[in-house]
Amino acid sequence: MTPNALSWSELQALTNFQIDLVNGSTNAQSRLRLFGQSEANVRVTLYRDNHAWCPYCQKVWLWLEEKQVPYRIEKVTMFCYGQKEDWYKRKVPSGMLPALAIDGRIVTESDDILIALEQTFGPLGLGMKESSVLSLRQLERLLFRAWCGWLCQPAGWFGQEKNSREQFVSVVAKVEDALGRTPGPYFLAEFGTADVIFTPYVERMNASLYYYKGYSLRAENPRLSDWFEAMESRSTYRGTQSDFHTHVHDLPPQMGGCYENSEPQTKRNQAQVDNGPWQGLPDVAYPEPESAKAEALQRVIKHRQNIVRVNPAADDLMDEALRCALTRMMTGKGCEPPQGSDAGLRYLRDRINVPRDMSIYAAKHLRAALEDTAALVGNSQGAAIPVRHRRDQDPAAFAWGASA
Ligand SMILES: N[C@@H](CCC(=O)N[C@@H](CS)C(=O)NCC(=O)O)C(=O)O
Repeated sequence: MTPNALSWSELQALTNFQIDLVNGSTNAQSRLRLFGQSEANVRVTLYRDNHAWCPYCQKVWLWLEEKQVPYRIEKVTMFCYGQKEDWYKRKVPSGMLPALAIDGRIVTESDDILIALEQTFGPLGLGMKESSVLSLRQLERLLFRAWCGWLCQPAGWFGQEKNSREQFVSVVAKVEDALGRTPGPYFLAEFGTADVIFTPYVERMNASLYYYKGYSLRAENPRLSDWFEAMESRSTYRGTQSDFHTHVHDLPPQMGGCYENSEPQTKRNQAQVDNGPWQGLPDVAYPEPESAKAEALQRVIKHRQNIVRVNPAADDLMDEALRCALTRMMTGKGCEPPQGSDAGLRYLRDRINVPRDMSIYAAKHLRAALEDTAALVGNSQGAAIPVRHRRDQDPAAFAWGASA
């Protein structure tokens, strides 16, 4: 016999997950970061995208967290998932992200932002204009272009796919060489700006090539693998880190399309990223924190009204089905949800965003609980995730009740 779904108050009693958004570890929900300093010391505001999808924003975010510069965070909607806020367009007419206000002066372009921050607060390790950093910055752009060439172009002529792959792999070999020039895991002798600059796109390459091309950047390149591991030893990076599921579905509208190849490995990887099991994917390697399930539960409880309201399934049905999934996650026992709730549970499974909603292991547990609970009543899928836009993720739909 399957147990009944716990009530919301019974579920609440199972989690005391709490974090200090102002002075604690890096977290996507923070709106103010003080690192133990007084609010009077805040000279910087970072304007970044609502869902933490923008790679250039992640670069500046990680830099600020590493340097522990006190700052505020203002979140802005990207064109691919909603309407750009008028107040932001008045500040930055192009609407581009990120932007930074430093002592009231607006700076755009992520590299210029890092240079402005260095001028005010000093460099992070070796600075942007050091020759060793300059050549690594060029290598990062070379890698970026080779990645776009492989991922974002349909294979037009016979052999093009193979050619683009070889081109990418040859640039990755240069990155491996660069990482091998110092004894430690980072690009230079000490962690610094160069590592921050590589982070956003290498993370996105790892996810997208696994899913669309059947290629695991992390598994096939030992030095990049050590670099990822070293990055994951830093709480700053962990706080900004996304998972495969989030990236592979946020990239197509941002990149103008991602094209899959026909390798059997690609199909296997896609099945795992979309349907699980999510544990064991090479999107994370650090040990799971004990608080992962409690975190997932706390985050769902906080936003439960909006989660139920935006779900295409009827509210009553979804409320009970969601409590079933959470009951399963916390007790380990299957809880049969109402008939007809499978598509709604999977709709939510596909729309958990890391790190916007929760950290990577918390999301893996929640996705698994939603999938396993849905599977008890059927195999209906939620509405397909759109690829040309992500207006299913319009933050305006969540601007109701509890804020993110
Ligand atoms: N070169 C710029 C690129 C910034 C950029 O492309 N930003 C994208 C997001 S990743 C953007 O704001 N696009 C407008 C939008 O999506 O709303 C930089 O380094 O800051």
